[in-house]
Amino acid sequence: MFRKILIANRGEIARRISEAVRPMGVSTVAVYSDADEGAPHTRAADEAVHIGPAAPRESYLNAEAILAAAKKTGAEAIHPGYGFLSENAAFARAVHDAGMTFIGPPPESMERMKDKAEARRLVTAAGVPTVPGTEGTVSTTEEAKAAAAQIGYPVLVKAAGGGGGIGMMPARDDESLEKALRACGDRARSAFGRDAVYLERYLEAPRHIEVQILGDHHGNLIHLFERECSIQRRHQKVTEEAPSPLWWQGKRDLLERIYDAAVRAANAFGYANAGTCEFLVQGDEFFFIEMNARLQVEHPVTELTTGVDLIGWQLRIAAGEKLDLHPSRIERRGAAIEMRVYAEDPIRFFPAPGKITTWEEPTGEGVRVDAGYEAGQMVTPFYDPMIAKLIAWGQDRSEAIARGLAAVRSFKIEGEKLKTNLPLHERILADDAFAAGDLDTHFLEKHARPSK
Ligand code: MV4
Repeated sequence: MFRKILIANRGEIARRISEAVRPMGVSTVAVYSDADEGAPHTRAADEAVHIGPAAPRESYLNAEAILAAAKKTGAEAIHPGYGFLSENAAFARAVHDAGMTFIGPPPESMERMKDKAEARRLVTAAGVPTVPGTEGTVSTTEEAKAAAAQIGYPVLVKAAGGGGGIGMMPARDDESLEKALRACGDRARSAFGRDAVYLERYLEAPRHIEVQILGDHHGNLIHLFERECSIQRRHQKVTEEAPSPLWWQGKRDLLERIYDAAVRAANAFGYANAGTCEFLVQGDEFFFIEMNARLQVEHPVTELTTGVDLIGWQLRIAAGEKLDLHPSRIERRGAAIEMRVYAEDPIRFFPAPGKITTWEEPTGEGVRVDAGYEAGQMVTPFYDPMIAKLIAWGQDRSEAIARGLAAVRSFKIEGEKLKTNLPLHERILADDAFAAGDLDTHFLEKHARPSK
């Protein structure tokens, strides 16, 4: 096992990684920008190194500064957390080239899943269902129209270099397809430097279900069941849970088929370490959309319902240990729901950063708070607006909801200018459609609306 690792991240995830690896006897190095001097994540680590100005490009995305900090402190491995450099294959290579270990998947498998059109081709060949669409990218309007006629409208134009919903445009007919091709291509070129696009049938109201994967470097690869992440707004997840309500609704055969597809997809990418396969589910049909090469924000709901320490396994796997967890020995227990607390207006959703004056976390049976902030700190516009994750566990889904609701109501965050979406969480957890598990990606357009 590593003696010392550097955590190339900030906020709740950096803090959480330090706390998760301490019992393993691993010491940690935090990094911080000008904006994060004295932040909780720097105090959670054994050492902290300043890496640059507040702007991410000059600090948390600055590979050279991070590698220099790792060398200077004698770290043997680097954990990237999520976001920032976590899915950057070139950074992973640079870590290995500098004689350290990147705590994540092999760079080659990160590259294989980066091009979404290629990833589709690869998993389809492995027998994994994907949304009906083009095989590879389309290069002319004529080609796109012919493909759309085959697929059937509505279609979705997606950027091959995209992912996470960036650069997607729906089209309902040939005319809107021309517009979508242009808009999506332009956006993709400026965001990813590549205008290649592909088409898929547009699923109008799918559920978003993802499967947690763990694989080692000895050919063992398992799934750790699903998380339901349908409740989101503009591709920003709001509430995630495990199991999916489909599990309680008796759709276990469907879920088993999704796990099987996820394992097959991950194997096709030559995956190792922790990763996630994303699926869209509509009725009894499911389709792979992409694989994420990182530990996800919402991993705690998997940890709380399986008892598996995902960060611990990420380190053991990166250190070359064998994954001796067999899925048949992993039992799911209860239900867990994660509420992402954002510094934003709870009704109009725009960012509302500011200084935190009061911060009182809820406590109680089955309640966990992963936070990167505390009273006295500034939430700045430089970074992600997520300031905490509130996770509630119960014996069953209704107990998790009840505990979650009580916890949301007792979480006190006040500030100068700062607002949070805690009122939105209260509305979601108290909503009848949520209680019924009746979810899809348009949930927030239809439910949990403010009363006036
Ligand atoms: C789709 C889709 C409907 N049809 N693909 C958005 C994120 C990216 N990973 C894929 N996304 C979608 N792909 C087809 N063919 C709808 C979405 C989508 C979505 C997916 C998951 C979670 C939230 C979403 C919100 C809007 C759209």
